[in-house]
Amino acid sequence: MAGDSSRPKLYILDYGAGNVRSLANSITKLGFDFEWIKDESDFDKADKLVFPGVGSFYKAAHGLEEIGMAAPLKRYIQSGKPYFGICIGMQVLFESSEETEGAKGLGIIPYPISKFDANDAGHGKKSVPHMGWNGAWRATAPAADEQSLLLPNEDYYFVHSFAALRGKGDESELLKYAYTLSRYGNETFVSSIRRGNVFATQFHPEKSGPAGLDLLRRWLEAPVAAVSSAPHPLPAVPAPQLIAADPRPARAQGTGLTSRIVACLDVRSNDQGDLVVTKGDQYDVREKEDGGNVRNLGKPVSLASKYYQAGADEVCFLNITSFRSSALQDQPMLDVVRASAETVFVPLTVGGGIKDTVDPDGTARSALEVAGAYFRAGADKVSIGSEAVINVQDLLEREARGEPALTGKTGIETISKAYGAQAVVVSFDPKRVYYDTTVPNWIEQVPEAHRACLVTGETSTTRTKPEEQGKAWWYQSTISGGRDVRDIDVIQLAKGVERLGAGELLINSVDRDGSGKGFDLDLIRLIRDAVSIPVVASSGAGSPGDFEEVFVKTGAEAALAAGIFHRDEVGIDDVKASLEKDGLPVRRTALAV
Ligand code: 1PR
Repeated sequence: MAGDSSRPKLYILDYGAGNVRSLANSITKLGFDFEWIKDESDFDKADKLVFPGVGSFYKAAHGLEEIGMAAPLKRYIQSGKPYFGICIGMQVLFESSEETEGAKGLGIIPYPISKFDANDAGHGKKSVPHMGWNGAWRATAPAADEQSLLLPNEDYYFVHSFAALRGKGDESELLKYAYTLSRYGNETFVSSIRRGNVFATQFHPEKSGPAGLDLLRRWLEAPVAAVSSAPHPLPAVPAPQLIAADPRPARAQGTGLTSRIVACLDVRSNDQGDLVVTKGDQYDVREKEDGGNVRNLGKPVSLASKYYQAGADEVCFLNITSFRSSALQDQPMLDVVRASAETVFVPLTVGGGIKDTVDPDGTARSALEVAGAYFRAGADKVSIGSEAVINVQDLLEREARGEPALTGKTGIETISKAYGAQAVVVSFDPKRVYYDTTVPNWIEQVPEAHRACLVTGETSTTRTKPEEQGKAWWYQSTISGGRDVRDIDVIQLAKGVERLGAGELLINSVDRDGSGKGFDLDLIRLIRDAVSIPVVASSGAGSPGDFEEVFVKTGAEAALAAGIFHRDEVGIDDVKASLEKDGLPVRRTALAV
């Protein structure tokens, strides 16, 4: 048990990138103690070591060199003591990565890390990063006496653009390490490795719900001898008999990823100063009666935990009044994220107020610092709304003047560079701009620049409201929670933020929000077709069938809802059951939550 001195001494190596809090929280939750590696001598004290790499290969390899940890880490691994690498902590074991030319890994596995090919999709369009829940099948038949670390038929959370892809070099050594394989589109990659004392996963067990916690527990509970080896080099072994494809026929369709369901919590203070989860109609969160109070639908931390237990694949917090004041000092959202990360073991996104800001004492804080505080609190992604619109407007203006488009100074760029594109979501709050198509020459009223996102009654696939009939519309960007419009459309915004380095787009709709009328399929499809990063459809979910519709008709990677979950009208399980009935893959777990 925790605090038992006879237990193996567990250490975690952190080089200062990204969310390592979640790993620490999951280990604590499982009842284990750990220490952080502080200097070289700690490697000798460690009986087991976990290296949760987050961010880029370069930052990990370079960061380890800079703090003088690369050589001691390699020596530790070669000593035969147990090593567990996560994500980049797996990739650094390899020779090199296409992510950064010339950057060298530890070279324990003589094979390169390569980028996914977005064009090699198989069925459907494939976004890069590979983000979401995917299966992992055993690469070889397990030996009869094997202490298995991983359960079959479970899904795990992946977020990465680079991987040990099959067919990129001499596989003879790689396949001796391959513990599981996974498929993304037509590409197969090694999703975990296990040989001697080395175990590593490309996915994040600390974010993979009960299945991930179970895997961590198995490795942590394993006697040291069972996960150790003699010092390297490891004895030669014959080439393995590979199970080259997922043996589960149900998983042969699609890209490999499950359809992701996100529970969203819009958070703000009510008039009594308490932080509450709220939800409105078209962004108006006040009651129509009852003195116009802010609707109170529950407490943020307990609702997040409830949705995790109900099977949400991801939880998102949006600080919806952040445009008024969003200082970093005494920021209550940081406490919300910190407390939620102790009980929620799926990815957590936090949005609202991720921008350059000034604290009450006059201290200036960059967007990068603000984001860093949320990552340290336990967030996996930050979501940027208003600032992204302003940044893309500036980008287009600079480009029109013939100046370099990118400055390297925006929040999206700085956060993406430091923590990886996968950590930066951009949240869209578009509004439709309508035209009456019965008016002669109506098209002339539509600005040329925005015609690429024009939808008419003939091209629309969204179920229309009566007042939308006989109309055409394009989608204009707004800031400050829909209060202020900007002359930039959603396609311009989507392409602009992708260039700046965003890794995912969250598409709300002021028109559909809280309506229960279904997602705006035209809006989601337009954006999905314009970019190659994952898209989360949001706003308007009213029934389980709406989710199936948005996944099938737009190719969105994830769908988010708020109102129907908060009001207990539809459960996450109802949504997943309905998707499964329609043949779409969803994450299910056989384990207790
Ligand atoms: O601009 O970077 O500070 O971020 C502010 C964030 O707060 C943005 O992501 C913006 O969408 C959000 N926001 C601002 N005002 C509101 C409001 O409601 N008054 N929330 C607001 C927008 C959209 C979703 C909602 C879905 C699903 N709400 O959060 O949960 O539309 O709802 P539904 O399933 O009930 O239809 P910045």
